Amino acid sequence: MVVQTFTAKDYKTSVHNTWCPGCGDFAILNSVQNALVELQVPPHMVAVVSGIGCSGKSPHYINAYGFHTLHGRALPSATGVKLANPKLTVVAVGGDGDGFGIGAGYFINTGRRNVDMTYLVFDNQVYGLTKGQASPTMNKGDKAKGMAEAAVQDSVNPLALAISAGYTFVARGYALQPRSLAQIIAEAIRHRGTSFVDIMQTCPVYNDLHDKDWYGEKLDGRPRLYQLDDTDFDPVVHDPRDPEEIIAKKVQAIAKSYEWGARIPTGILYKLETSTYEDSMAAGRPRGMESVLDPNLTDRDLTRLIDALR
Ligand SMILES: Cc1ncc(C[n+]2csc(CCOP(=O)(O)OP(=O)(O)O)c2C)c(N)n1
Repeated sequence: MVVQTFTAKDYKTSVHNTWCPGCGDFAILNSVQNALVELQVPPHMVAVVSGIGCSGKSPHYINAYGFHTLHGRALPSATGVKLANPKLTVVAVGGDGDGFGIGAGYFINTGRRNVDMTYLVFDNQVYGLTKGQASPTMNKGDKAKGMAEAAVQDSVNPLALAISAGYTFVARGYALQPRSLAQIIAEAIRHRGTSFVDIMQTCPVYNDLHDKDWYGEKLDGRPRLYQLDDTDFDPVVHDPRDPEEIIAKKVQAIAKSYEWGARIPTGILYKLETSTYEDSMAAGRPRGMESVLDPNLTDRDLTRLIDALR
């Protein structure tokens, strides 16, 4: 038997990349590709679905199925992809503006479903593509260089939001720690259920507040960023049938997610193995979709089906 080994090259495309030089998105893209190498998922079994933004261009740069959807719509589109073909490894990607601004309703309701897919947010605290306005993760009172005045609204904490919404795997990564980020992404994809990784991303053009020097700073001799893996923090719910343990682990994770300043934890904050949306659906897919999945269907059958749905 020939064992096929996929390398990072197999997940790359030759599409011209328009990200700015030094953008943290490059490191995240590499980490996604390295995670796929670790998991050895064939490119034709992966679908990357994005919203709109700089980070939304990622599907063009990953050799897999790709869908560059509308602003804020990565998650409902990814949900549709996964339910239409549950065998695919589905990864939704996009920016913090895309996910927590215009897409906030989808962000919450995706957590409630627990479809088996992964959501990666490239979180640079600004609307990069539209030239640096404050996104929902920019702290009130902060003013990055693309902003005319300081942010007047409170920020949201995406990790706390995700844990409350029901995501069953919640983690934080950092773009410029690509090795540990690739590990976190691989774990997120391996997780059965909806996994969410908020990835702190540097935007050298518009975010001069939280740049690589800030993230890399040492305060009182201790690095700002530290890995939860190096501590005795245990994010796992060991008995998924015990509601008290679930609540205790959620409370613990939410408290940890508010650690943002002199010390910022990275790694997995919360993990629960439980039934997915697919498990709850009798046939594993919405009613009416069965015929689309019939492997004997020809292109002509599909065209007729699509015409009938118009
Ligand atoms: C419906 C709609 N509203 C507004 C826009 C304009 N728009 C394009 S990208 C973007 C924000 C992008 O910011 P973010 O999601 O944080 O991604 P980044 O560019 O920082 O990766 C906005 C507001 C749009 N394309 N569609």
